[in-house]
Amino acid sequence: MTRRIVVVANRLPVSWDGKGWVTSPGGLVRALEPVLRRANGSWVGWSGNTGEPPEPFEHDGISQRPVSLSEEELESFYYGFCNSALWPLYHDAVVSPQFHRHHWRPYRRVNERYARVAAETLHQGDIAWIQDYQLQLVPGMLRTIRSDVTIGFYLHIPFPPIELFSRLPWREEVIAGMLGSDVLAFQTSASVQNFARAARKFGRAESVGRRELEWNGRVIKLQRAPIAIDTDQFERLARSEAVQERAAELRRELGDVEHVILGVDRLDYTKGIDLRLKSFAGLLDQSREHPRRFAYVQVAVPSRESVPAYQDLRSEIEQLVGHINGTYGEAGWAPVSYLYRSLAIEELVAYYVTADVMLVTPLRDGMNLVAKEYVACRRGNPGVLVLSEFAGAAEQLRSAVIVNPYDVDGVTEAMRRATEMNYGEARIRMQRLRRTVQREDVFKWASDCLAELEAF
Ligand code: ADQ
Repeated sequence: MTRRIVVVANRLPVSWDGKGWVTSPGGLVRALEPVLRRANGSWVGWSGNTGEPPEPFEHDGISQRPVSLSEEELESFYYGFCNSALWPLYHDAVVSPQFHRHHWRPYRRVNERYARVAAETLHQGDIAWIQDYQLQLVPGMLRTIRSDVTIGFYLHIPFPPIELFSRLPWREEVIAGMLGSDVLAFQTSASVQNFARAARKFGRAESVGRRELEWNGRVIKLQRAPIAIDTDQFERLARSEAVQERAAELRRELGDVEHVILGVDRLDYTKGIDLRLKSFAGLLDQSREHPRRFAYVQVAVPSRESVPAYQDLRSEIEQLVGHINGTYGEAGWAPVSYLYRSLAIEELVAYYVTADVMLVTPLRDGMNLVAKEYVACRRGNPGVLVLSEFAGAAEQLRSAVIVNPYDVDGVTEAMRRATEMNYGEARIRMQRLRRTVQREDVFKWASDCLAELEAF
């Protein structure tokens, strides 16, 4: 019999749109929702509104258990500790992490609250499946209240090398929190190794087998489980008549250029959007005598808009787009189309279907689902994926054109290679990528994770 699963995540998978609850977009939700529906699960998380939390309710077959966050906690816990300290630290410190004691204390307090709501929701023998860097202390806290449940933790972002992690003033407490789990899962082997090293050094855990640690008399399993997508859903949408028509229309709107190049990201400094734009400028520069050969579409989803580093990035990107269009555009035609908004999934898929070259060039990324979504949408007409070696996805999608995103000229060169690649090579590469994305979809990811947890 499948055991009941309680997911504990920063956000509920739904938000209130003024009239009712609607499913939220984003990698994590898209990945976990189908799994929970199958397992008769509950979800513990914040509703998205500060103030009194709503009563528990059900949405789309999943029971929802809201956790409250005050306005002040949103600032200090979420924007402060999670997104100005942990997020940059875990992504190679591409911007300087901000460590503040007045952010750390709310982090601990809010983690305690999630642990308490989870403890009230769980029945004996259930599986608590805690998600991501916002809740790293929850496994340890939950274990002290409910030692009768199985506790899993999944980190969606990279676990950094020890040289970086050591900077965290509260490193011992974070490691102890995570070690409260029975199973700790990560996107890549590199993250597993980084964590094991940090756990030995800062938690005095001992390695007792391949991917097993012993700590406080318990054995903790470490797992590599690369997250994935609902591949069938993307394939089906990509084949649909409406999407095919929209894709043809987009191509016309983009001026029927030879090569449509696409980038789709949350607007985040880890995604390398600015460097990528510079690389595209390099490509335009090389082909000045053939204007209108390339159109680059950058879709950026607004994100963490109240964090200063994100505001700076947004204006930097807008300036770059203006500069490129001013330099290489013509009256009535601009080489870069920049959309700063979230798209409906059908529209997103139409862009994937239109794009001859997909640029996924993060400076560091836990996995990157966009790369997998693009591959899932490319049936029949191959297209080329240019992928950063620093995305977790690069461990699996080896037939992509792999690049170092910091190497602006190297990425220009990869774009040129991608646009000139002969059909045969593109097809073989895409077939290999598609096999991986079809074989290792989100349902396999979930069943791999749950199999480890159910074995406890
Ligand atoms: P993210 O950093 O958000 O996720 P990613 O994995 O690319 O990054 O997921 C983004 C999701 O948002 C994708 O499913 C994509 O389709 C969607 N999306 C992007 N742009 C959109 C747009 N304009 N409109 C609508 N939807 C859009 C974090 C980690 C990743 C990890 C995931 C899942 O940073 O490394 O892969 O969690 O674990």
